[in-house]
Amino acid sequence: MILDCAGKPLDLTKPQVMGILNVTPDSFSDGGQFIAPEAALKQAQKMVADGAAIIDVGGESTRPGAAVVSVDEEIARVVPVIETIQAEIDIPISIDTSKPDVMRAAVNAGAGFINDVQALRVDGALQAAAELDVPVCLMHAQGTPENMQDNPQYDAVVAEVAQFLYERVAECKQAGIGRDKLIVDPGFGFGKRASHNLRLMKHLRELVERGLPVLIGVSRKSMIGKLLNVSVDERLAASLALSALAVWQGAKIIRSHDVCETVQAIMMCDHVMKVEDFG
Ligand code: PT1
Repeated sequence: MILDCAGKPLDLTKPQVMGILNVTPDSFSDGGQFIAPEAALKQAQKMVADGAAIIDVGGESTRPGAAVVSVDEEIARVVPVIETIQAEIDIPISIDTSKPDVMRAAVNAGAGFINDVQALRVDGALQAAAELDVPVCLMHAQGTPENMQDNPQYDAVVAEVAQFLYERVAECKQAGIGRDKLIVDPGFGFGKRASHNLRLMKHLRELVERGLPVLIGVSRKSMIGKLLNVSVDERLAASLALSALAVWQGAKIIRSHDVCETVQAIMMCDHVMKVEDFG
């Protein structure tokens, strides 16, 4: 399946990497070093050279405890970056936002994909996404980034996350967004304890089997820090292991800070998955 992202193709016939381009001053692992559009362009070009299939531009941090950003501030951060890079690179640009006005401004500036950690639950977001007519990633989160790690609770995390996502898929259909434009994401680290994240990874295939392409983001997340007691810049190997487990179970897009290494890891998975059994 090849998705049309506002004129740029995203080939989902094989696993792909979504490179992270943060344009936040408080970003949890890049320290916000990519705010200037020229610096963002260089970073984007490096990610393209490293094999990224799409670049995810985010102007509001969604890591646990992150502060809320105003609509105007978020637009001021992301629009100059999207305008600068969209003309220079051939791969699609994703806008990581939950705000309908930011979705509109970003797509007008050249973004061709909406990545929403609130799965279009913010007032007006469903309608904005339907109007903009670009592919959308619907992500599961329990709570908001400010409070989501306070006391996450589930009876059966895998079933509940899948049920939530497919309820959002049904809402999208009602709003005029076809299934052929949707991707789903269990939202690792978003209102989940380490055990919840591990269970979601162990059973990711159940979500894949529901049919829509699955995107996951585990890159450098605190679940790794908690389980292995490593700092944020020591989490690459574990991030790659989790990415490989996800691709092995059928995930199609891996959101990562470390594009070169993640591309190699998932290409290796793809080779194993596709090799003939005999001969
Ligand atoms: C994600 C994701 C995202 N993650 C999608 N978009 C972030 N579709 C931003 C931690 O526990 O997984 N999928 N956009 C980043 N969010 C977090 C969450 C970063 C938790 C860090 C943590 O360290």
